[in-house]
Amino acid sequence: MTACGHKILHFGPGAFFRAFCLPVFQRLNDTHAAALSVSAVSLKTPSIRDRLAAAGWRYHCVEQSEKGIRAQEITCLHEIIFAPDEPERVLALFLNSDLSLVTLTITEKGYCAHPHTGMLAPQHPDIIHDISCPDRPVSAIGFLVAGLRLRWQNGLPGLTILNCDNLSENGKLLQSAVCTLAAAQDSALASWIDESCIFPSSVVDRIVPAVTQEDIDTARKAGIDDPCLVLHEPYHQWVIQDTLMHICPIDLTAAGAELAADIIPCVMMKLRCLNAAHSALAYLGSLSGIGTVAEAVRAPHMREFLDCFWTQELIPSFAGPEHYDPHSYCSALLNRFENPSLAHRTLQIASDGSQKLPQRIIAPLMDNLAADRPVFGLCLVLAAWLHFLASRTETGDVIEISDPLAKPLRAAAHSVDPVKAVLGLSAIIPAALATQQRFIDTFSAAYDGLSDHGVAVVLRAVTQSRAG
Ligand code: CS2
Repeated sequence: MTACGHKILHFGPGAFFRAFCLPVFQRLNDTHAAALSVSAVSLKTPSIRDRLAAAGWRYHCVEQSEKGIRAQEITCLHEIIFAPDEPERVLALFLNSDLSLVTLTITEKGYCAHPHTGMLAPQHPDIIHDISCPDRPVSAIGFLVAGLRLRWQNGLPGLTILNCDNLSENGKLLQSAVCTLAAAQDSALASWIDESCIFPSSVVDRIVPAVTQEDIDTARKAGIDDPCLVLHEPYHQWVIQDTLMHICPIDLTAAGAELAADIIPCVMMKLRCLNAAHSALAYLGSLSGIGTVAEAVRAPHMREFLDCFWTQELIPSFAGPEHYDPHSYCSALLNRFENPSLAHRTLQIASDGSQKLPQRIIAPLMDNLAADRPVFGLCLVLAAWLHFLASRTETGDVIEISDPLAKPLRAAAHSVDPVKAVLGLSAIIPAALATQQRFIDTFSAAYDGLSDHGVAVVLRAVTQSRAG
C-alpha cells in the first residue's frame, strides 16, 4: 500500500463481496490511482482465506452474459484474516491511521437481530458471548464494538461503516445493533459511536450465483484458469445514502456508485420486486424440481404467476423512486432472471428463509392486508416455503434446509397442523399478522392447494382467475 492509499476493512468475504464491492474498489485503483488496499475478515470459516492465500489474494470476477464471458482481475485484496485464529490482528486494523472505510456483507443472519424488528437479539448465542467477552468477540457486531472502543480510547476519529447487505434501512439497523451492544458495555462508548461514526444505508444489486467445479472448468477452457473465480451478471447497482460523503475520503461514485438523499424507495423496490420474486421462484421452483431461476422463468405457469404477482401484489405495496417506472423495472428484472448463462440455483436463494422472508414477503403482505389489497401470491410463497421446509420436493427428492432456525421450522413443517404451528413462531410471523383472519384463511387455502394439487395446478388457477 502506498503512503497516500486508503485502507478498507471488510467483514464477510463471501462471493457477493468479491463480485460486487471489490470490483468497484479495483476500478478506483485502476482508473483513479486510488491505491486502496482491502483487509477482509472471515468470521465463520477459514476456507476462503486458505484458497485465496494460495492464490496470492488475486482472483478473477467473471461476468456471464449472452455475449459470452469477460474477466476482471482483482488485485486490491491485501489479505483475509480468519477472526477466530487471529482476533487481535482484526482489532489492530481499527487502529490503522489509513483506515477510511469499513464495509460489511455478512448476510441477514450476521446481524444477530430479530428478523422483524431489526433490533439486536440479546439472547443470540454470539451476542451473549460478546457481552461476556467484549475483547474476544465472535460476531461482526462484537468486532465493530471492540474495534471502535480501541479508536475511542486512542483518540482516533470515528469511521464510516457501510452495510452492503440486503436489508431495509441496513445502515440504521447496523447502527442500532452496534450502539445497543456498546451500551451493554459502556454507555459513554455508545454515545461516542453514535456521535462520531456514520452508518449510511445502501442498496446493493448484482446476481452472484455460487461457483461450481463445472464453472471453473468452463472458464479454464475459455482461458481463465482460476479456481478462486467468482461469477456475476453484467448488472451492478450500488446506491448509497449520501451521508457517506461527509467523512469518507473514498469517492465510490467515481466507480459507478450512486448517492441518494432518501434510499428507502429504492430499497423497497429492490427487496419487494427483485428479492420477493426471487424467493417466490426459489420455493415454488425448488418444490417442483426446477433447479435454476432461468429455468423457472422459462416455465409458462411460473412466468405468468410472476407477472400477476408483480403487478397485483408487489408493485402496489410500496412507493418507488420518482424517476423509475416499476413496470419497466420488473421487465428488466425478467431479462436478468432469464440470463441463460447464469446458473443461479433456486436452492441457493431458498436458504435462510427465516431471515429473508420478513422483508421480502411478510412486510408487503402486512401492507397489503392493511390496505385491503390482494395477498394470495404472498401467502402462496409462504405456503411454498412451509412445504419446502418439510424437506421433500413434489417428486420426493430430499431438500437440505439451510437456515439458522432450521430446527423449529422443520418441526413446524412436520407437525400435524403445519400452518398453525408456523403461525405460532413469533420470530417469523409477527403476532399482529398471525391473528388476522383474512391472512390465516388465505395462507391455509394456499397451503392446502399446494398439498392437494401441486405447484403447477395452483399457479395456473391463480393466473386464470386473476386474468378473468
Ligand atoms: C437473492 C439475492 O439469494 C438471494 O436471496 O435473492 O442474493 C439476489 O441475487 C441479490 O440480492 C441480487 O442483487
